[in-house]
Amino acid sequence: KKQIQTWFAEKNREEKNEGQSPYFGIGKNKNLIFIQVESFQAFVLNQKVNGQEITPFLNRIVKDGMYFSNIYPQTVEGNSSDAELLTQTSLYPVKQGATFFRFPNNTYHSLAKLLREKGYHTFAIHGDEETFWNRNMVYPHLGFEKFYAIDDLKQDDIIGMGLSDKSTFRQSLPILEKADQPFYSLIITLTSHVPFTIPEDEQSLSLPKELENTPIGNYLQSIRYMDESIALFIKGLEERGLLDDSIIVIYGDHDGLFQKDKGEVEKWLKREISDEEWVRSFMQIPFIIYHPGMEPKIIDTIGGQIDILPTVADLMGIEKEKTYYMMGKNLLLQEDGKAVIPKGDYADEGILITRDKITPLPENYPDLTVADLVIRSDYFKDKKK
Ligand code: GP9
Repeated sequence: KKQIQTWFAEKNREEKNEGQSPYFGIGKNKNLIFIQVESFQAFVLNQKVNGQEITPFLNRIVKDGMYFSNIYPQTVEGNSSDAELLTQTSLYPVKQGATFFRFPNNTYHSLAKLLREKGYHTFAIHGDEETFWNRNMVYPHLGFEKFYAIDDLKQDDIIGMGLSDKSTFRQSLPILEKADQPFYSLIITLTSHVPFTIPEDEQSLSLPKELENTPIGNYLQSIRYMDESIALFIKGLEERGLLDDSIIVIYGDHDGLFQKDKGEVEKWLKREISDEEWVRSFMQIPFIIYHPGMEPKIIDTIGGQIDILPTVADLMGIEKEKTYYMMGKNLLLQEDGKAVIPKGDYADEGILITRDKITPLPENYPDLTVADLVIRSDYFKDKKK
């Protein structure tokens, strides 16, 4: 307990004079829609294949919104569910196993709970079985009042593991339209899951011969499908008059192509990529905040998924004292930043990424150890804050 208390006290002492960003509260009382995108890496943005933009819609959103260009995935053995933990609670996952399976009934401080205190209605939507990653058990503890999973939706278009993204988004629109406002909705996509297989009539990219039916070709094709799904969703929000009253947050859950797959990306770009360049330029996931008419901004501060909640909390006008137990930083107030990558899919030993260096992490690196202790001891059980 002492170790946990000291870590948070020190972090909050450091942040004492930071104040709030100039964007504090721009989302106050607006709906908040999080879109967690399966296997979405930032290197596909603003890129072309065979002369075609891979993500034409998201390129526009990136240009018109607030784009964080240097954000790292920090998931461990819980993959997508770890991304949910990181972004909803600003805690690192436990070092071993999936936090959602090991500690489903913990008390968590979360975005949905903070927004509920402000009168928001909260729900999550995902086109897979509700039990996948134990989400049906964990979501109530993350503050979601309702979870619409595949059995709550019409199973009219199945791709890969579950309901297609186009169908999930199409069916989300009436749910959002009927919801009492303001609401907070977490929508989790699925179709761009490995092995990235998209039915032929949904493949919009015309790929060069050498990329057809390859992992990279399929990846790009599935990312284009996801781009189209989000475009239709945002258009639907606009048609229903919901877009002006909503803040949209889009981010990747984890990588789809890892360092071990860099040969695939090399095949596409027709050049070699060093291990260091992979970490500096290919491993990142996108983090985008969009609202029509907002002042566009690119922020290249280094950060991770752990920082998404404190950053969004600032925009939503959540008071500083409510962020005491968030392990991440408000990216709008950092200049250089850092990303802690736990041992796992991204790095054999865990790494610390800063502007100047990429260094190995010691096994007992404090941030990861403290998160592990918080979760394993259910530390927040008796804490109101
Ligand atoms: C499953 C989906 C994918 O519902 O979120 O999970 P992953 O295999 O990427 O962890």
